[in-house]
Amino acid sequence: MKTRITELLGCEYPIIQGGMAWVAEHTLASAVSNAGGIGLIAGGSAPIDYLREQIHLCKEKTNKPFGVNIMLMSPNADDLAQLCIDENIRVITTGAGNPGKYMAAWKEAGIKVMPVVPSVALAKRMEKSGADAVIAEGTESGGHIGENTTMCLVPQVVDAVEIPVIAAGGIADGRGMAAAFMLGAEGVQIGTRFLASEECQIHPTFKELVIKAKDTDNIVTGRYTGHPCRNIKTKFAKKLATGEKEGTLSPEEFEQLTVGALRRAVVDGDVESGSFLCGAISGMVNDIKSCAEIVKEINDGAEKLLKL
Ligand code: TUI
Repeated sequence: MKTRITELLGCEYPIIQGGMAWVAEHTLASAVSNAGGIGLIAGGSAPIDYLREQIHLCKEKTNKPFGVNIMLMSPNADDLAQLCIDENIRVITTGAGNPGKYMAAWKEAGIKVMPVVPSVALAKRMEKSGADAVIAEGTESGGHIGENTTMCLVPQVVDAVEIPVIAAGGIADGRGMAAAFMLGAEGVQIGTRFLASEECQIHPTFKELVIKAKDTDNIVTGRYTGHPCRNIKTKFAKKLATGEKEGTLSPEEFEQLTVGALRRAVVDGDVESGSFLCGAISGMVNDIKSCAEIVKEINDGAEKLLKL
């Protein structure tokens, strides 16, 4: 499927991997890019030396374009913004903030910039400051989320901007991609489906939780901290949600319990104190496949439906 996104990024399929902190390292990113999509290395809050190494390893594993996701709340965001320029990264996606202050330097370096936006207002601001595309991310996504749904947000962003729009949140198969295209999107960003890929390096317990999850095994925690986060409904996530609801956990105590919780999920598979960030579509993800199979299946499925 050729769209303005495949043209912009020089990839075969308009499928972008989500920039999942702690999850999206070079093995996953290179596999998605080699599959014809755009793989991403997630900056998260990782040290710059680690990210430089991940970028170098990714370059060894693929000649295809790949990108870097910058989590703008990270204390290392400034350094990573510069590292992407120094390393000649071709594609940047951003999340959890407004990347306006970096835009001029990135454009000067010829980087394609695609900020994640949770609202029409931010999409318009991003277009004005020179974004090449925007990723309209619905609240179905895993991790840190906005309020609006993919179904409602995507067509409104499509109507509001001229640049191409990538849909994100709740998309894990050809039907989801076709639906996004019917709403006017020209690409999709996919996270949760890639959690259950052969190349994804997360702890086996995390993959197992994704595969076993039903439609109701998903919960949003931390709304009262200002950083709502969608997770798999583990005992730990339920404990956080109850503490929040019943007022037995202050926002400060909540923050304390969740410091390092993503690492505990991804690296240790710790269900007692880890946060397994995951999208609401996990109930539909039931097996582990290679990234090549996943990308091809989603693209071919969508293409078939859109030609009907
Ligand atoms: O960023 C994500 N998902 C994430 S980031 C993350 S790590 C984290 N840890 C602790 C607190 C926060 C994050 C885990 N998952 N998705 C993209 C996304 N961006 N979702 C929502 C936003 C967003 C929110 C507000 C983007 C821009 C924004 O702008 C506010 C403004 O400045 O106008």
